[in-house]
Amino acid sequence: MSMQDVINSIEQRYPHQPEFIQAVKEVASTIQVVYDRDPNFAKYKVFERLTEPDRIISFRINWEDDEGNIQINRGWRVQFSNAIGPYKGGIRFHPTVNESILKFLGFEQIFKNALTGLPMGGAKGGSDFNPEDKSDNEIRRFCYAFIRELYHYIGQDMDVPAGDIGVSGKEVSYMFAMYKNLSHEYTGVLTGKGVGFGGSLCRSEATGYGAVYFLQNMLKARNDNIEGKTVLVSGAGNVAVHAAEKALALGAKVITLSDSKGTLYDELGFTQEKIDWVKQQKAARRPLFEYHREFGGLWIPGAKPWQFDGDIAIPCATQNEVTEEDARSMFEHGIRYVVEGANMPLDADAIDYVRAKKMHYAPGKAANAGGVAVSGLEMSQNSVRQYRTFEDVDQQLQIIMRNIHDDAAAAAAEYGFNCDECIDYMSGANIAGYNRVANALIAYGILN
Ligand code: NDP
Ligand code: 2IT
Repeated sequence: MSMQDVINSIEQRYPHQPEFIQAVKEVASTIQVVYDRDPNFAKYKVFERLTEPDRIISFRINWEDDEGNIQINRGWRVQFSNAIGPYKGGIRFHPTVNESILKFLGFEQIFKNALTGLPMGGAKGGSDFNPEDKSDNEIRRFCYAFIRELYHYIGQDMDVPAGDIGVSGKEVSYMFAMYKNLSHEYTGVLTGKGVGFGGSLCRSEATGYGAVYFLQNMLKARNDNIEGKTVLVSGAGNVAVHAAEKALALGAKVITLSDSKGTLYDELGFTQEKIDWVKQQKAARRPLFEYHREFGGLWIPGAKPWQFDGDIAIPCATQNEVTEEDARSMFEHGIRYVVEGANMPLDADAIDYVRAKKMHYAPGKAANAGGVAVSGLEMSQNSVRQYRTFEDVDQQLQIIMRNIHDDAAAAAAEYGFNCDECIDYMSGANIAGYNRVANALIAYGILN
């Protein structure tokens, strides 16, 4: 079966899963050469196996709102592959969550986790629960109810969830508490817990910081550096604020953040004080437009950040937020580096556009792997019952991001994907991640 046959068959089986098909096609487009080199990949049907999850657990969550009404949501855990370690990946609470989105995220997670060099398989979970309009008590009750259902399918050596959109340290801590309560055991079954009762220092910073460390390596490869560069960031959540914070600390000027309601533009650049204000505002679920009253700047309702001049774009909100038109606008406003803080923020046409223009493009599975990497470090700290310092974890994160950069660049070079002016990080990351998992599958024979 050729790679195209596999895609055709997935399109037939899952016509209503566009995000999943998009993610599979992106990987398939770059690993054909690897497949062709080793006949075992076809013989062992490695790609066919990797594109079908080991299992999907789907369940109903009943919970009680503040008025005493019974509410019902749907929940899933997509356990994609545990070929190289326990299933590992975040949990997303957002009204758009469905099987297609969780399958795309779980599929990406297989390769991302392999790239970290740590023993972690790929998974993703979540619910169509919308935390936005819920009280703190409702969120707590929902988190408890979610784990009451998922409890049987997770465990420190089986499947270790974490946060994602709509799930921060607060929600992870509630879920952890319910697991601990049901199991009568204290184990590192979830990562991103609060610091002081199992959570790793630097976990909440890790995804955003890691994306900027990856960017630093990209710039270094071209004898350049981040100092004095103008950066556009989208999103105002965990990944976005920490990417902005690290870019600022390293001497860049960050002029945008955004959320689902619009874009915040500050031509003077965000300071740490301003970023801290944004963090507090979002944590209290208050609107970003109030920024104007504190610091000036411009709030543009309904807009994305890609209409401003800059050097670097770091999209950190959600999948397919950057269309071809947005990518063109980036290019026309001077952007030459696009680093994906979010998962699959560029749609397929936007990816084609940035590659055609030879913009320096870092795919999410490489650039945002810092979060799950520090989750891996949290797992090992929980296992040996010791804590590492912030500086120690941050140092390790920098080493991991450098290794991911170098491994992706080396794989792209080995398979002839680079050109004079560019390193093809997309092909390199897919190949480096794929090889680690594929070799394990072949070693196992026909068992996963
Ligand atoms: P948060 O929930 O903390 O923040 C999400 C941000 O994105 C918010 O500003 C939110 O706006 C915005 N957003 C979400 N959905 C949409 C949408 N449909 N349209 C426009 N804006 C939207 O999530 P994270 O920062 O944790 O996650 C952001 C991205 O990074 C996701 O793609 C996630 O999968 C990825 N990621 C996260 C990691 C982590 O460790 N947390 C690790 C690796 C990747 P609003 O507040 O208005 O909803
Ligand atoms: O997309 C991701 O890598 C995450 N949401 C983090 C997963 C994790 O297990 O820390």
